[in-house]
Amino acid sequence: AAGSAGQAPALTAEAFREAVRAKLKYAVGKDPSRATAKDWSMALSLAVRDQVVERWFESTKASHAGQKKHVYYLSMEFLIGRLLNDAVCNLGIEAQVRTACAELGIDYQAQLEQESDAALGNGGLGRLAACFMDSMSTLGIPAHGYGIRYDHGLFRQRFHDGWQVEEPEDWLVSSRAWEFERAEMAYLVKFGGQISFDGHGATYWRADETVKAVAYDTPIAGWKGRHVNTLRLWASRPVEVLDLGRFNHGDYMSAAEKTIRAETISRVLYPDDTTAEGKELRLKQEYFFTSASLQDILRRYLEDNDDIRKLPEQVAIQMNDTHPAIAVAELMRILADDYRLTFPEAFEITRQCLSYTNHTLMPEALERWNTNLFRKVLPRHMQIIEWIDYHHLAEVQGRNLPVSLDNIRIIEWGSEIKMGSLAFVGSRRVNGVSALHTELMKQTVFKDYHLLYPDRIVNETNGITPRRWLYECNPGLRALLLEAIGDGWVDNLEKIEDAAKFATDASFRDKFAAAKQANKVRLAAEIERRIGLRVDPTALFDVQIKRMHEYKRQLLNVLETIALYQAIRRGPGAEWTPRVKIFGGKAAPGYQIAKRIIKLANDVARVVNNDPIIGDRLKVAVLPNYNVSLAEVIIPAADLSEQISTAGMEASGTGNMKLALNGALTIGTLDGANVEIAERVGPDNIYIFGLTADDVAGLRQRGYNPNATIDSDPTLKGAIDAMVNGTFSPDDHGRFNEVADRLWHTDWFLVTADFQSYFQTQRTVDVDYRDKTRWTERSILNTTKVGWFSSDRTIRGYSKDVWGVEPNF
Ligand code: 26M
Repeated sequence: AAGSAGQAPALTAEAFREAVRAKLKYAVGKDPSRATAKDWSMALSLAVRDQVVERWFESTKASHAGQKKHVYYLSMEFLIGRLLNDAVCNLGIEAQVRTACAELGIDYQAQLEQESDAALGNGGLGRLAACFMDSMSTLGIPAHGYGIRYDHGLFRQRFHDGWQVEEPEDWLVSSRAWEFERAEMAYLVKFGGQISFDGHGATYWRADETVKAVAYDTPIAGWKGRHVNTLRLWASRPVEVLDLGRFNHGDYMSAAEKTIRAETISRVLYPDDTTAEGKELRLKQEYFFTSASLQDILRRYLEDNDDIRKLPEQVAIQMNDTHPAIAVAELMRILADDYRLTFPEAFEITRQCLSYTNHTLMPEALERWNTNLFRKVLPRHMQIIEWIDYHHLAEVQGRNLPVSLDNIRIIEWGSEIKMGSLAFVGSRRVNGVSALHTELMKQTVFKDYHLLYPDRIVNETNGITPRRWLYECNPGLRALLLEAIGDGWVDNLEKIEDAAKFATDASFRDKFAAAKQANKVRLAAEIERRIGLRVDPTALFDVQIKRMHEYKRQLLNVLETIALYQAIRRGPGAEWTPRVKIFGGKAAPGYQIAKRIIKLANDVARVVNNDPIIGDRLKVAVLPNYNVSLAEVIIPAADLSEQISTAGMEASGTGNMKLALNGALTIGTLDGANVEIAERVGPDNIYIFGLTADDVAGLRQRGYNPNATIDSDPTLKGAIDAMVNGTFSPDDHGRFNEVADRLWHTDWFLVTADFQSYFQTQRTVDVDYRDKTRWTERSILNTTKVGWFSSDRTIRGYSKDVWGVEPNF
């Protein structure tokens, strides 16, 4: 292995304990007798950070000396979560750290909970970027992540009377141990203004606003600390701190105006996943971080290279969705206007460097920018995109292929820029995130492009890091696996299959079940602490955790909950399998229907949980403020994983992988990566129900009428009726009329069409769960058969098919 793989010098618990003491005194400035929990946690983090920094410098030196192609991952979102335990586990110093904490009289677990959860992302897309950072470090691939250092991450969710209320998130209130401000690492980013040409080939962009992008670096350590990469997030700052002229005239407010304007760009994460609203500030955010990142990439390249034309040999840039797709025009602008290359030359280099990952096919989620707005904010880029559109059409017209030119235009009707098209045309590779999704890309949104460039679209099925999503969050299962098969699985997850043979070993099964049970007790305590609900930890824990979205069909799950509730009430003496339904997820603040479904879940929970006839047969826990840290408690405790999206609509899903890896059985549709999970765990170890993606397309084409379906299924009809007759909303009978009306009239997401199949499958789950031995056996087979879904495997795929780099480990 490369030089950065040097074994870590052994750190003793004593040395570490003294390091923490020193940090508390000299860095935090506190005496042990006066230190708060926060102070201790900061001291602890700083001491751990020193260990990371040692490896960080080695990695940076090694990648400079290695002169290998470097990967740049551009993402508007990085949903990192907490970092302390992640660093400790990756460095392999947990034992020493725990001993040191014990000797200092502080509780390690409590220290971990002091850290704020970095929620600089909405959901799957942002968490994927975080898993990729972990895997690129683990594989020793020299890489940078680039994003925005939002002052405020995703809003905090509270329930008021069962309704979602958003509160600002404030992860930076207490200073963070993990980031280094690089005040000297700053670039200017321009907006607006005029373009002029001097007649000798030079182009001038006289902007009317300029801001400074300042770098904040967080080291990301891979497994065993073998390699450490950097996550570089940009904060937006004014070029001049203060308008002294205005200030001296007593105009204090307007003196600060430019500062506020500039800082607004990195103020807050847009809380919408999937709906792309064409807002000016969003466009400025996208350009802001893309421009700063490209400037930084070129600066680093030119430190060791002098021929800008050879950029693609050293640089692979990945665009996480279209949010950084302006990179196509920005890289061309820099190459043409600053380095004086011609547009055709600049275009060729650009499309050798860039690649694009698509995460959704939903039309309302595909980014489009109004050309007037775009021209106002980025006048030079508008010209370049017009050139690309024209040049590309001309290129295609010569080829005589059965594509409609209207379908491949980047600028539609002269009024909207389609960012997916720009990203496609400007990329070397374009990838989908599961086999099904990639296939649908080829058949639908990018059909014509796929005809033109049949080798460009590739599949890279998503993955998750086994470090955070098993090793760190599930210590009980980790210990069992270490004992049974050693630790090879941690960075080679397919080795976890070595434990599959123990599925029929009674003693292993007992230990596996005991670990799950302990996790459920821990979650039960957390549920009681958070919402005051007591649940039976031996009940079946049925989990749906993800953003609230109509296509993810939390409503289907709630309807099944209602139907089950009614069935239990009708025959409480029958043999019921006690079940706890656990929901977690945020709705975008403007997504009214999604918020109403949260209210419905809370209303149903209140009625069910307080009905004495029901008792422990059914409980409903709707947990507020679902985030990475809460996921780390819920996932290890799950028995059943709900992956019930309308087939064809969930690009991949990654929660499905986390839950299966932690031994939950999936109930799901043949959608996204569920298809590939089913292939690996086998049909006996997963519950597949409902329409396929082809069925859905066919049904929608023919025109689905939910009326007949509802009328012919008394269970479904009973559940919908209860929703509108005030059973759950005695204070406002009409509250869910609109939700019910949609089911009766259009039901675009085919909730009613899949209900019967779903309800029946759930009853099979009930029966199966009673056979604890058999269930545990199948749970073990889930854990041990999903090793392929490691993000290490995904990153190897990108390395080979997309970036052309060779992992070091
Ligand atoms: C766009 C414009 C303006 C504001 C916000 C957005 C936006 C932000 C996030 C749009 C979409 C966003 O995320 C989509 C997303 O998370 N997609 C998910 O990506 C996962 C990783 O590939 C997949 O597993 C999920 O199936 C997919 O829904």
